[in-house]
Amino acid sequence: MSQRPAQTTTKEPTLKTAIITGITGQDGAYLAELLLGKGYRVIGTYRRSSSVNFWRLDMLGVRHHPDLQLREFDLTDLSNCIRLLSDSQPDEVYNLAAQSFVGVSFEQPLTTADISGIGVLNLLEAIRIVDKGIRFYQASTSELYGKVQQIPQTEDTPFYPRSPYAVAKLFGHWSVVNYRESYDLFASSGILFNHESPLRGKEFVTRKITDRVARLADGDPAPLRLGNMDAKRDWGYAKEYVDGMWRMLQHERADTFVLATNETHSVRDFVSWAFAAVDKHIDWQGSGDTEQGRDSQTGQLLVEVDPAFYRPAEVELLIGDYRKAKEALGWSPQTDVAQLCKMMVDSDRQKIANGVSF
Ligand code: NDP
Ligand code: GDR
Repeated sequence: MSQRPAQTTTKEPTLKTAIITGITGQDGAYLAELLLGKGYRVIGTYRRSSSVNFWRLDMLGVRHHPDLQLREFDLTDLSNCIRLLSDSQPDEVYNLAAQSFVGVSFEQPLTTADISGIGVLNLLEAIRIVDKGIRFYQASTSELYGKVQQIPQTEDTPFYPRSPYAVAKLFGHWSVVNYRESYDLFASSGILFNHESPLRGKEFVTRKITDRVARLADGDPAPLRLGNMDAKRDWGYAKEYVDGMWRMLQHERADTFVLATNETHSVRDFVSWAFAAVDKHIDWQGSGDTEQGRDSQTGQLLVEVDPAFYRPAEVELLIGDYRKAKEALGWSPQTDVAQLCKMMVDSDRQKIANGVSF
């Protein structure tokens, strides 16, 4: 491994340098908070765009941390990947950057393949060229399992991706395994099941729900419009999952690990919990495209199905078995999903009270 630059800081001595690609996203922000708290020097990458997107780092109060450096970067450019690694000389690279919205991947399959698939290979090649001692984490996903082959899903369950996003992530996942086996890189893949938080993007179903429920409670009457409410997910708390990522790179050898809660619930369940958090209870009526949810006391329309949100192919049921991570890494989930849902509703109500829209 190449020599690391000596670090100085006014607080704790810096132990290691980590790169986080995708620091503007949900997981990137929580991981930055975690690593800075451990004394790391963190280099977080963001994309050049017309509007700055640092609200999550601001919410966590880490944007101006003295050991955090923000750097422009695009994963789809190999030369950019090589420069990022050779300039920063990291000990660890966490590749969280992706086009991560499954719905959009059906509309933008090539962009998704480029970022979420080839982008992984760009970083692996950059590591092979710059410094084979760098430890690499790849953000793999339970979407790899797709059409149900076996439940609960483990590291050994066969994959059957059901979206351009999942196909791209499959390429990334197997590239990590291949580089580990071919070049002896310390490259680990975390197959993470859905994880949510107040920092979740509003395009994802949990935050879309909690945001609309908070607005309904604030007097805005527009109902929540959703696609497939029968889909079942294994939802955990994002802040706990980034700790699992870090543990994977501290482990004695690179490997593949599932992080999950081993519980599954439908989108409809999540809707009911969110309304319960503002003391509203739902009467469900109809089915399929005509299903509606009404306030059990006033009859107000609160939820309706909009087939525009259906996907061309759906992942119906995810439930993960995290025993390997528990045994090897000492990791296990702590937050119950209904508790998590309430935390998100409360946070969205607070954002409305503060007049902020992210
Ligand atoms: P987000 O969508 O919140 O964040 C994705 C990040 O990727 C953003 O910072 C985005 O930057 C960045 N990005 C997108 N394209 C590029 C590019 N071409 N070059 C550099 N950066 C880019 O995702 P999450 O934080 O929720 O997830 C983190 C990772 O984990 C993703 O790879 C996701 O696919 C994966 N994952 C997530 C799960 C979850 O439940 N959250 C579960 C399993 C896997 P910008 O702000 O500029 O758009
Ligand atoms: P997912 O998350 O596709 O699992 O990917 P998302 O929250 O988008 O969807 C979960 C389920 O809810 C159904 N659904 C809707 N989804 C959205 N977004 N909007 C709706 O209106 C709606 N109605 C119903 C979906 O059909 C789906 O079944 C997330 C992302 O974070 C990925 O990057 C990550 O890899 C996986 O989780 C694990």
